[in-house]
Amino acid sequence: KQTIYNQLTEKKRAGRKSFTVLIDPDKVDGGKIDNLITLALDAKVDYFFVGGSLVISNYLDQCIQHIKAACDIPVVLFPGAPSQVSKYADALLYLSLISGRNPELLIGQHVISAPFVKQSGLEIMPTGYMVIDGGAPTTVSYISNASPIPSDKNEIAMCTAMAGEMLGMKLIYMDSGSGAKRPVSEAMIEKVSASIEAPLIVGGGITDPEKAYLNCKSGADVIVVGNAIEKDSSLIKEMSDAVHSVPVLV
Ligand code: 1GP
Repeated sequence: KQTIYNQLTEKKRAGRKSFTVLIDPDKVDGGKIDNLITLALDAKVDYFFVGGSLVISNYLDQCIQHIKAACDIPVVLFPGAPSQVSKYADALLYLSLISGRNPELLIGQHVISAPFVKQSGLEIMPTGYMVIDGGAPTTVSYISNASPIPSDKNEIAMCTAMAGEMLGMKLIYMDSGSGAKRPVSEAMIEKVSASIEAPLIVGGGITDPEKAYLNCKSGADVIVVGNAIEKDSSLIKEMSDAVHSVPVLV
């Protein structure tokens, strides 16, 4: 079976972009999730990410099982904490917060959870997670107890991503935080993507298809949208179409 990571690197080589819907398990109940799945299938969404900085309900396993039973869109965990690891998903973004200097989120929590993460049988994708300042405090910037990278410091972002990749991280995720006022700039995406080989995931505060498209043109390989779709689910198709319309490399 092809791993999700292999699929991502093959797509990157071919210049094919992916669209991901972020599902917050707190915000979807039975009916809502079915509707989301129907729209996602129609829009040819590539992945679901499930998780968040704060997951309050106890609905994570059930939410993932529900998605897996209803469709074959891969489910990738995007955990805010080790408690958000579910064996029902397909893969795990094994996040290390390389933009911050909080040792707990760089390595501490990983040490504590290593045995059960390994036992989960999930595909583990080591991910250099970079929080970029989103214009106002976001949940991730508060909870992580670490400063985000200032939004105009493209060189800091570039060097952080390069260091993460040389440390062995297989994916880089630039996130301005859920609901960010200011999404990651195209200039920063360009700078970072030109300096790494790893597939680049970009999310946080993306609210329109044009921005999703421009991010991909600037070098993002995977676009993640949560909030905007929670507010208006018809955006799924527009966003997905925009991402998939980026011309492939020849
Ligand atoms: C946040 O990248 C994700 O971690 C998505 O952010 O909810 O603002 O789309 P939004």
